[in-house]
Amino acid sequence: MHRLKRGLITLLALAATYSQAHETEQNGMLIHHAWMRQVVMEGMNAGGYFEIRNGKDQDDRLIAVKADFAKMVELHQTQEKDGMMEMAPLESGAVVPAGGVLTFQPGGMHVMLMGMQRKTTPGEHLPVTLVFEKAGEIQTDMVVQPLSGSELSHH
Ligand SMILES: [Cu+2]
Repeated sequence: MHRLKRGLITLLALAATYSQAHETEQNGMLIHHAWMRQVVMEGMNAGGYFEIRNGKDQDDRLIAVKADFAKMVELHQTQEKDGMMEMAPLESGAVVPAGGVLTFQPGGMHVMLMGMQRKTTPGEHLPVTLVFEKAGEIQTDMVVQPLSGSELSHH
């Protein structure tokens, strides 16, 4: 017991120093490691990413993301077409299967934050609201990651 407790404390300390490892749990949904790319100039677009775990016994659907620091927010899917990478809007959102995980990541599904109204600094937390069909609105923070190497640092 004693040893177990010490192990837990070490883990918690590690989690605290590792700023990306944050999560929000609400209405049976766990939103893990939400992050976005750094924006070096106002007006730019930025990708936003996260992992969503559905702890419920029924499917849910992410239908929108709201962010008041962007002019417009869309859910996108990156896909290859004739050897070119293209982005297409996810018209009907993205399903989070019952007991399963939905991952938004570079090169795949992502949140497109269009027309950023401000620059951002790596490490900064920006509040966003995820809108689900069943779980409703859940607020979390996206942590800004530097532009270079952000794909590599994603886990
Ligand atoms: Cu996009």
